[in-house]
Amino acid sequence: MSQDWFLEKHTPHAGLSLAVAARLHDQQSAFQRIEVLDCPEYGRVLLLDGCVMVTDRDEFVYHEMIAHPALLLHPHPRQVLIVGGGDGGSVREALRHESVEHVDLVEIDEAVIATARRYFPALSARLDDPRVSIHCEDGFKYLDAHRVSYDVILVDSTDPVGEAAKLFTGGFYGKVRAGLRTGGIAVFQTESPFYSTDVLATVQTDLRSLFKHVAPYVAHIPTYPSGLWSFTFASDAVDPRRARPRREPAFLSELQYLTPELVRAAFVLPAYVQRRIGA
Ligand code: AG3
Repeated sequence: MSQDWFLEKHTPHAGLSLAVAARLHDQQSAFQRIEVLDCPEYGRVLLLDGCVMVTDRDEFVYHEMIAHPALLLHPHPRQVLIVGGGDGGSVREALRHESVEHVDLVEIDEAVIATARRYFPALSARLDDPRVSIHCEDGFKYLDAHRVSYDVILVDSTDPVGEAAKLFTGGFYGKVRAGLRTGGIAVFQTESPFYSTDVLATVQTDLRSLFKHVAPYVAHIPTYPSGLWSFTFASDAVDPRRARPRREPAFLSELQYLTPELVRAAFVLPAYVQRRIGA
């Protein structure tokens, strides 16, 4: 029998290819196609509309890096909002911080949560933590309807197509800002600096009109387009290029990517990225 291969095209002419040992799940939800593959190199792989969201082997990079820079640089984060992130990885990382009293997870597609619970137990286990409330609704509408305010907001979205496109607009960033308490920090996943430089540049411009400190940072995520990924940090109170984590919690020794030095180093960008975003 010939080998089954999965291909995600990152551009019309390049992509990521993974050998597939088994196709475990394939479903069309109300919002997207949800698939789970078992791959010899990366373990279980969650796909949404054919795009790799998480793999067992490299999800730690994305989740540590979306959560900890903001949570370590905030002096005392108590209330956290995660928009998207139905797989539970960002929740797991946020709950490592003792000061965090409550996490609201706002995921539009309950089928993503159900799939994560079934196929990715290590990723989704903390969704059942008593400090977590799950809201299956549109993040945009949630921020309009709820007058709760947060110390840290993490936007753990898919690519800016379909439902997630509105999470990459000035209108959404304004709602995020309004949802932050004084001293608050927001972090957005902002795509590949190599392939999606325009997205990254536009996000910087839009956020700079709303927040005093806006800074992208990068991490190496092997299964994402180009392997280099960006996040953007936005705050009126904390400049991540100058601040240093005030705490070194014991859990840092359990992390596999982030170190206190790396919180700072991740904000140092390659020259081509700096030039394109006008840093
Ligand atoms: N969210 C960002 C995934 C984007 C990957 N893009 C792609 N493969 N084209 C991941 C959600 C993890 N909680």
